[in-house]
Amino acid sequence: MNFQLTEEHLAVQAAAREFAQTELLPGVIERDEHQKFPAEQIKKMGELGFLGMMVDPKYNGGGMDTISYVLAMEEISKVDASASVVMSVNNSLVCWGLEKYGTEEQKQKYLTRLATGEIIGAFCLSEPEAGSDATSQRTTAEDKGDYYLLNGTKNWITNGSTASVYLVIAQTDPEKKHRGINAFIVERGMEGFQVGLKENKLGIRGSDTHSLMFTDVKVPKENRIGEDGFGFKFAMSTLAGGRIGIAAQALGIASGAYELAVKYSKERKAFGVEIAKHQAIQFKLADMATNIEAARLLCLKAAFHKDTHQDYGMSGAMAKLFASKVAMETTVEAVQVHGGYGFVKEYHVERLMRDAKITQIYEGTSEIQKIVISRELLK
Ligand code: COS
Repeated sequence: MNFQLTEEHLAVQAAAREFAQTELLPGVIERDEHQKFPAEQIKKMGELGFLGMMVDPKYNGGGMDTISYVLAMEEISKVDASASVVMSVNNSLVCWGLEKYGTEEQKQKYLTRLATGEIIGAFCLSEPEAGSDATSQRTTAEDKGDYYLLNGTKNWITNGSTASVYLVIAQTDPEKKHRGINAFIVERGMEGFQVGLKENKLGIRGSDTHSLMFTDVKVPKENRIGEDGFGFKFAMSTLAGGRIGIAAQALGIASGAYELAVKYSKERKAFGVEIAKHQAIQFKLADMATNIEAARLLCLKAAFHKDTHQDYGMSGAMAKLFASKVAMETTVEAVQVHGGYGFVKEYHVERLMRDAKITQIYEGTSEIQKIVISRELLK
């Protein structure tokens, strides 16, 4: 047992913190208010290597471990969860999925550009009637010999209008149920592929969430990921790692709100002293710090499991379940510590509170995480 981060981990953490404080903090309130995608900031994140952190350097990635990724995700999410969801999807769903299961041609063609952020990717599983019940895919991919004909609608897709590459899950053979599902690489601009309406969201408002429509899109056979029928396992396996990223995002939202609450409580005076001198505030800060530390340890443990090639399905689900709960609770308390100031935008905590909610919903709701955990326990 060794709780010590390496020099390299500390350097990545410091670089992410520096980037978040200098590049993401300015304008974050306005981007949230006007639902503005952080395009310039995402470009810089790509140049600094934050969009393909764990990808092998031979495909232009950073070659880092999952611990580094968790540390960077926490720092970026403290400030701008709209930017960190782009980072999470690109790193742990799109890049990881392609690197693990793609062909060499697919990696050369797509991964090499995704890893540098030259282009970004999207992961398309959710549908109007298939969220938690992910096997009920209505999007169809009919096998036409040397291509598949893709038809259907996807919902709530992160990077919906900014991605260039979309990993799309679709049903090829309904009789085979989940074993008839495939995953495809769909390029922006393929005929019949249309980006639908942008969602007007409670939180992560700077991120770009859209529905997508596919009408007779011809997807070349070489764009299928894995063997015929591998699509559902591709989605499940990819999401298992994605959940570590979202857990780290939730951790960052919580620790960002906590840091603001500590700072404010040392500045604001009430009844003649800084509010940090009142036990009511001290107890809140103690609870926040304890919960955040527990969430951080769960995130790092899941990352450690992944890095050491152990099963990380359950530890990732536990990390996401717990960290997202801590994010919700901590941000609500951080608003309370700020009192009336917490309720207005300038103090950041109301945004973090709104951003926290999605971490209990996407990449598997808290209820789904409990299914994943309990199945593992009762195996
Ligand atoms: N890695 C690889 N394969 C996996 C897997 C994983 N983590 N989890 C499940 N599978 C495989 C199973 O082994 C099974 O394969 P076989 O039938 O060949 O043995 C197959 O996938 C189906 O698994 P299962 O029977 O467990 O599927 P269920 O329909 O019962 O669904 C849940 C399981 C509910 C856990 C799954 O549908 C799920 O995670 N849903 C949430 C999806 C989600 O996160 N949606 C959000 C969209 S992305 S923002």
